[in-house]
Amino acid sequence: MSSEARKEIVKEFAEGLGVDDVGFAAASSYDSPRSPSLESVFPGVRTLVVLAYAELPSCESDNMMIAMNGRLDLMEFSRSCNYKLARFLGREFGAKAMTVPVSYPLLMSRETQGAIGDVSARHSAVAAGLGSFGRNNLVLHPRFGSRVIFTEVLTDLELPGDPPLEERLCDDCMECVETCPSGALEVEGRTDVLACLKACQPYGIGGNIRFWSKWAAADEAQRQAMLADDGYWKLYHAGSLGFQYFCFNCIKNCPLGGG
Ligand code: B12
Repeated sequence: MSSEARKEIVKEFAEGLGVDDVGFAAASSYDSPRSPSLESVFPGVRTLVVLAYAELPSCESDNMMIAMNGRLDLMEFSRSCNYKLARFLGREFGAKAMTVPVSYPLLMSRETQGAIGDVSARHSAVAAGLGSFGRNNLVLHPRFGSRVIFTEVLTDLELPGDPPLEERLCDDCMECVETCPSGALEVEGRTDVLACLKACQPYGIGGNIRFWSKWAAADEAQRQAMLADDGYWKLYHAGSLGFQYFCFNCIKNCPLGGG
């Protein structure tokens, strides 16, 4: 069977799972200088199969429980798609396949500050022709604009890549820059990660460190008060459920894809 025919079978299978778009990239066309090399993740990897999922309109809600729940739905669905596709590649073609998540797990270390994925989904999506970078440093998809999330399956099966999208979809309207609550998008092409994290993940690692540092210095009565405080309840919720994001502004305010 030709590699083109194999690719069609894989594409059809992935679309049948309910993903919104599928792109293919040769491992050699993946170029993300700050990320670990693909070989260090999967020696012998040849192809990236990148899956695109439209974000639910839940991201527009000012109620962060509802907004984050939309993302959690997508994250759960994408896990199942990733797993099914990886198993399909094994069963159908005897190929080895490994899955890359939406966000977590990823290496948590002081050096990377929990800000470098093991494989960069945006760079993979660009290599697979699924979109182009916008002023918000998100990859914009021709149909879904900024409202799109990616996962991927890495495989040693050789499948032909898709051509990169030539068009730059972003028209620099600056809506994302102006409505970012932490000013994290002021410098073109570089998100101020710490500023973004503070607004977007107030109960992430930074919030945790602040809480436990205060705890270490507190007396018994202060500790009781800290445990009764909403801040602790939110930390608990974020840690146990993965309720991480409290900001979707650069997605929902982008006019491309519905904003
Ligand atoms: C860690 C992480 C974060 C960190 C750090 C972000 C960062 N600067 O990389 C924090 C917590 C801040 C974060 C925030 C957000 N994230 Co995030 N995040 C990730 C994660 C897990 C790893 C990213 C990574 O490896 N970065 C390190 C390297 C690769 O980045 P870099 O080399 O510095 O590249 C940056 C710039 O150089 C620039 N860039 C690189 N090349 C080019 C080329 C051009 C032409 C331009 C203009 C820019 C550009 O883009 C990057 C942006 O900072 C990915 C999932 C994944 N595995 O990829 C999701 C991911 C990037 N996040 C995503 C999203 C949606 C968000 C948020 C909107 C939060 C939310 N509510 O969901 C914000 C958006 C912030 C923003 N506008 O930049 C999506 C983006 C989807 C898309 N359509 O592009 C991803 C891909 C998750 C997914 N699987 O879909 N994220």
